[in-house]
Amino acid sequence: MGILFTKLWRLFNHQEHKVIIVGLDNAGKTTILYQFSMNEVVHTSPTIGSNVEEIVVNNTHFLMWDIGGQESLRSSWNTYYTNTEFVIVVVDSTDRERISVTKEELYRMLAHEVSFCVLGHVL
Ligand SMILES: Nc1nc2c(ncn2[C@@H]2O[C@H](COP(=O)(O)OP(=O)(O)OP(=O)(O)O)[C@@H](O)[C@H]2O)c(=O)[nH]1
Ligand SMILES: [Mg+2]
Repeated sequence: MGILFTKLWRLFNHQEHKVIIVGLDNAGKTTILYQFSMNEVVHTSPTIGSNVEEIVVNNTHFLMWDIGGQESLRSSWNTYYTNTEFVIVVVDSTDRERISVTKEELYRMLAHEVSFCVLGHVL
């Protein structure tokens, strides 16, 4: 058990972890990124490409990539998967009409070996 904890400690203490934040357009990804990094709500505009911020939590460095969610940009999400350890999927739970679209995108992402966290985001 001690060895396991030591390994986990090393893993989380000395490396930078790549995290990507995905979800449909207008889901609130960029808002969440800047809430994490600046601890404040900022005015956003639709993301074309991506935004990236480094966040440090208890000496653990996370490189957070917020990727544009417009339909034309979704096919490029998989180009961000290289070296990604965690995926945060942001869902606007009030956007009922597009829940099925989110589901399809989620299934596409599940084909990749990464850890997932799904955030329901209520506007
Ligand atoms: N009321 C409310 N509005 C929010 C919340 N989170 C985000 N918004 C608004 O929703 C809109 C879209 O937020 P973004 O964070 O830009 O959405 P996004 O997922 O980054 O969108 P794309 O960059 O197009 O993929 C903005 O006008 C935000 O101000 C929330 O918790 N409550
Ligand atoms: Mg955005």
